[in-house]
Amino acid sequence: MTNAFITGITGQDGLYLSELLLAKGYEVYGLIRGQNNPKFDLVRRTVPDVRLLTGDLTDLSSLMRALNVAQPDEFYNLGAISFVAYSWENAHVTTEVTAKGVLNALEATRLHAGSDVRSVRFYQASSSEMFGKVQDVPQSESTLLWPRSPYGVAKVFGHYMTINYRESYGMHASSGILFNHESPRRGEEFVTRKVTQAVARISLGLQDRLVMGNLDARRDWGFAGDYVEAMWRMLQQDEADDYVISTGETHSIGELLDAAFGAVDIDDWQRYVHQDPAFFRPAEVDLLIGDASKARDRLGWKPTVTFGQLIAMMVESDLAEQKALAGR
Ligand code: NDP
Ligand code: GDR
Repeated sequence: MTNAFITGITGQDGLYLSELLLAKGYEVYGLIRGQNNPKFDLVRRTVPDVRLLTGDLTDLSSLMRALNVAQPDEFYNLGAISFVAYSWENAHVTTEVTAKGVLNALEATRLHAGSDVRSVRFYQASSSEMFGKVQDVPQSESTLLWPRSPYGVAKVFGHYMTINYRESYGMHASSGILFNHESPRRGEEFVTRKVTQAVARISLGLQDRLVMGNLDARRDWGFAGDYVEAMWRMLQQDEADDYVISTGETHSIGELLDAAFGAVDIDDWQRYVHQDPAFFRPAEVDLLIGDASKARDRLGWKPTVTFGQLIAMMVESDLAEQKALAGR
């Protein structure tokens, strides 16, 4: 039996990764924070076989205690404050969790593993936000990092700390530089889900305005279910390494609106969409498009869901959810 330990179990990726690992026969342990986490029931319902352990990335001793129980062969560090817009107003707490939390996770793993440091394989959830003001198009593992938000800066710290633990202690520590990935489980604060939920409500006559920020930014959006498969593949390699995971296709927020409204046959979406400076960011990441050829060649990984399929899947799921909520 292989044991896995996941931080960020209540998040989008934590749920998909748990499903993947349980289906492979893993014993899965998840770290859950807070004395009454509102997502506890969601995890219980979605992945009842996951064993939940309380703890917090900012509390090293809680991680040590959890590792003692879980005895993991693989540690997936997905926990983070992950909303970029929030990170400007909450830069310190973002640094504590998204940056220093990675150091705690690595150090807890090193101390737990003792003399057999490679006995626990470690995955760090790095991000395309690290490319920020992009220095190459498309972005690959060798592209210079130029983060544009406190979140991006925190991820750069976690990324290099992961490489440093690999180089200093010989740990099997890999970093996945994942581009945006979405699903019906995406948090409602992120742009894809905000749009697909609003489109569902507008098509059902439950809402008539959608207030947005910058419509020109471009992202490389993939499906979260595909991306957690890449995380697992990284930890099955003999040697740890860093990999870009992306689709290689980029779309603007305007194109996202086209696709989402198109899924409910609304062509003139401009009459519903308004812009508010409150949703613009102090510094924007204008263009993300990834080159995942290393992952394709070495991991045999490729995305299976297209942008159009992804947005249609999310709109369909939001339509079903909004109908159920409205009692239709
Ligand atoms: P979510 O925002 O959905 O989930 C974040 C998770 O982190 C939640 O389970 C949250 O738990 C947990 N968390 C927050 N603070 C702490 C803390 N102090 N201690 C322990 N856990 C904490 O993120 P995703 O699932 O989308 O992303 C997973 C990871 O991948 C994150 O690190 C994110 O930054 C990174 N990433 C995501 C990408 C994407 O497009 N989705 C792309 C690239 C990287 P709680 O419920 O308690 O708040
Ligand atoms: P991002 O995702 O910042 O790329 O980070 P998000 O969906 O929040 O924003 C994408 C782009 O959309 C623009 N935008 C808006 N964004 C939001 N949230 N709400 C709006 O109303 C809106 N209008 C326009 C943004 O300006 C931005 O350009 C995500 C997170 O999952 C990170 O944790 C992860 O590391 C990166 O993806 C890769």
